Amino acid sequence: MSSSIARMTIGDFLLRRLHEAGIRHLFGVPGDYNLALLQQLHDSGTLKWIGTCNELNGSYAADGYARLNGLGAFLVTNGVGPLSAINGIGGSYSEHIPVIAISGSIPLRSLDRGQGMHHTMADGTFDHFLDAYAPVTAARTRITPRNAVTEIDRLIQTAWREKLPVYMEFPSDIAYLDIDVPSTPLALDYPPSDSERLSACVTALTERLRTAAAPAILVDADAHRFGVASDLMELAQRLQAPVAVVNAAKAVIDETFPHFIGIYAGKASEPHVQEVIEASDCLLAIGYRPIEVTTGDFTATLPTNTIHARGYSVDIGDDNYQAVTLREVIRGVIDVIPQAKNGRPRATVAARAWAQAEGSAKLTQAAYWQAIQGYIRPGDVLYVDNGTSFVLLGLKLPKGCTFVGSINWGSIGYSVGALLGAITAAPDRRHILLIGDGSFQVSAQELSTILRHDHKPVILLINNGGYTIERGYLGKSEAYNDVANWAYADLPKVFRRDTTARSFVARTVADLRNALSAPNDTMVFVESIMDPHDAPAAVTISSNKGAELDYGPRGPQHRESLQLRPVISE
Ligand SMILES: Cc1ncc(C[n+]2csc(CCOP(=O)(O)OP(=O)(O)O)c2C)c(N)n1
Ligand SMILES: [Mg+2]
Repeated sequence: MSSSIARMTIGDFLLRRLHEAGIRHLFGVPGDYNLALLQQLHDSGTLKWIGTCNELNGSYAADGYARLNGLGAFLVTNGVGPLSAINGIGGSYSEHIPVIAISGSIPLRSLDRGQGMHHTMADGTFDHFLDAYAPVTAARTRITPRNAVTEIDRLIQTAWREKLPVYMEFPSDIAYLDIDVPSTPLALDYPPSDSERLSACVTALTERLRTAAAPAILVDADAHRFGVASDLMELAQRLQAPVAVVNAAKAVIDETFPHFIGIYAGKASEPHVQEVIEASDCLLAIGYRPIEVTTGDFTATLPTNTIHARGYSVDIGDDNYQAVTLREVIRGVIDVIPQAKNGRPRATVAARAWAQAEGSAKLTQAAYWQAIQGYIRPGDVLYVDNGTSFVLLGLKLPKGCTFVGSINWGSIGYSVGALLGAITAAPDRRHILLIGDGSFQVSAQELSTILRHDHKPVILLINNGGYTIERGYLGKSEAYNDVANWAYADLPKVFRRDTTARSFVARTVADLRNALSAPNDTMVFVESIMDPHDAPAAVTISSNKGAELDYGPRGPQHRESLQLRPVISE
């Protein structure tokens, strides 16, 4: 139909497609190879440009944005940009986050003529960065005037369907070329299930769940990525069945939901959670991807007849169902399964009780986490970086909270960039970043972008002189685990001269309480000073075990005083 064809420049078409996919902001760093596209963005106003201090933070921001928005994108310049951002995209791949990575790349003219250009290896080849992105993306392409329409749509659709990042090279000399494009908007959709496979799968799953004495549901991060968390709660309600999450899926199931029982991590779980999951005669696991940090160091043992449901497949006993989409499977079961009677025993999750600390007492990790538990409100977005801040995983979250973390990939500094991205996507929610000094030093510059755009997060930074979580692996007091002692609380002023941010340095329990009573009408930045050897037992125990896995029996971890050990009296 000729009426459905429009004439448009390639650059404008790309921006239009991103907009149609629900993207409203583009993160990144300008460079000569992407400026033509940036000019189109500027002139058309299709998307809002959020420049970041570097490409790594830009990729983290796009990832954080995608977590709250469903899809995110960033734009960088050839070679230097994508290679800086690749760690962030590796994280998006590991965590199943759909991000469109766009690199303004060397002009097609140079490819045609074999001309050496800056930001390349100057070796006459041009595919290095496409190749570099192969292990961290679900699809890659170099856009040309011939393939622009199909390839732009293929990449956006692939990212969204697979919940994985994609990488696009956009040559600098094609942005202003006119091509024929469809005038119909891009519709993001899941491929419909094969109807026979779907109904067979729903029947088999319903039969197993209906006849089970103790059905249970175990949720990993994909339940969030594929948007089925509320469906799973409805299913649990139908079945009157308990639901646990792995720590990578913290808060995916509302922690106030009556059937929510807590985090399952093998022997590192609360005993009743371990019992319920491991003794279930029909465990439905959603997107389960066990690694050492999500399984209590491989102590998780799911029942052998566990049903594994993934984005597009379900494993039940001997049967493997392909071409079924997760949401259709869950909805299908909800539609036919009878409502179970109330009365199955369910456990309630109590917030952990700490001993009440004296206001004048020196701030400790125990007092800190007690205060944070009391500070969190319904609807908060909480970010956790690597380190002792992992304790947040053990706090009980009120209704409607979102957790943003990188549990599988675990790249320090991720959370600052992710905060910029996610607060851009959801500026009206309260965002609370929990981070250590070491992690913060990786990506601290992005605080300036957060201030520049008048965002009002709460940043709770633990200054304990370095990498305390690592001291539990090795190097209890060794200098390699120390970091420079920045004046963290002064940074809002450094990053924005006219800042209205409220900064606090907390050395005592009373200091912290005072800081946490500050209103949230501007950024609140709290630097809490703690001892380098003060670590929550859960963190040191896990680090000590990690050292055994990492270094083996011949490792140096057992040498006297080389490892921070748990203080049991905590
Ligand atoms: C990019 C990257 N580099 C190094 C590491 C190794 N690492 C994991 S946690 C950590 C230290 C975190 O220290 P900090 O943020 O101060 O937290 P603390 O335990 O002191 O509270 C390091 C260096 C990592 N995870 N990611
Ligand atoms: Mg630290």
